[in-house]
Amino acid sequence: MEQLNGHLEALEAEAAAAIGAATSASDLEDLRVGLLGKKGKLSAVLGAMGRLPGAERPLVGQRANVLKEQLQGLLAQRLGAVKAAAMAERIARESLDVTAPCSYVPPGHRHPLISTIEEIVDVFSGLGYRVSEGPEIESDYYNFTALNIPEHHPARDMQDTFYLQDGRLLRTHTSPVQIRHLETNPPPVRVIAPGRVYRRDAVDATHSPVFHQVEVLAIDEGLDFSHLRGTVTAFLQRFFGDLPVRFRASYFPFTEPSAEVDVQWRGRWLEVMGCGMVDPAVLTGMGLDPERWSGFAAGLGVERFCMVRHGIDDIRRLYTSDLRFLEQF
Ligand code: 2NM
Repeated sequence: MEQLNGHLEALEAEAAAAIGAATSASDLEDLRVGLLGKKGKLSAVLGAMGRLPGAERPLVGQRANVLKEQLQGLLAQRLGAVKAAAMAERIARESLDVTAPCSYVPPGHRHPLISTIEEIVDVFSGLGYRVSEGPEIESDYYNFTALNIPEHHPARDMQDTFYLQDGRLLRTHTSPVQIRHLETNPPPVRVIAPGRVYRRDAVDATHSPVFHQVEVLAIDEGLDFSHLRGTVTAFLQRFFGDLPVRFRASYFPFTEPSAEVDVQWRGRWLEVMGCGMVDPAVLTGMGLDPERWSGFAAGLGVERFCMVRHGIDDIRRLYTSDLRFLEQF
């Protein structure tokens, strides 16, 4: 028995030293198997216990069990320390200096003209309008004839419109989109047509041969000027804020009566759009009976809206892609 107790004591000292020196979880697992496993050193001592006299066995067995628990405790403790050290080492190794200089690619953003179109579309979407699009190269019929623009109207002139060799032209407004829309969509209709349009203008601070429009069209039974006025006023007050709006009598070939619309912006009256009740001749041309259907329409220049809203004084700034300018939006 003395001899076995001696073995156990030696085992305890040896195991404690080995566990204390272990530096990884796998070292500790190897030690656990070697010490406490079925073929481990503790089992070997317990196996030798069979040769002891019966009365002595419980004493040695008890001592062995105490040692077993002691070693399990040491192994668990060391495993905790080894894991903590490994984690600390990993954190130190993987730490990032988030303030370190690096190559920075600034995120882009929408061009102010595009965001102006999106805001206008958002307001009309909220009023129940659908967006419609169509070709930028148009026929004389859709761009002029269907819109009640007569044969010798100056808008048709080579001086004002870009013509292709084959007689087609670059659309001068987005109204042809609405004519096309009505060919395939029977009324009632609520539609807006945003897009690029072309006019033969010399470039200056307020003119560009390419610009953008949004045109609005509602056709239904019983629409009158009050619906036009209410819709346009609601739209302008949502876009510019709650400012005064006024309508002045005007003329367009495709509407009767027609009006120009002004908003009082920073104390000045500014003309921002045109509108009117769709001319019966236009309705007839679309195959609609003007005794049953009526409609209102409006059109605006996106560049002008964008310039007023942001206080931009020269339309060319919207096309020259100068990042010092564009980054302000
Ligand atoms: C404007 C002013 C007034 C207009 C007319 C039409 C259509 F297709 F119904 F005939 N669309 N847009 C219209 C009416 C456009 O722009 C200043």
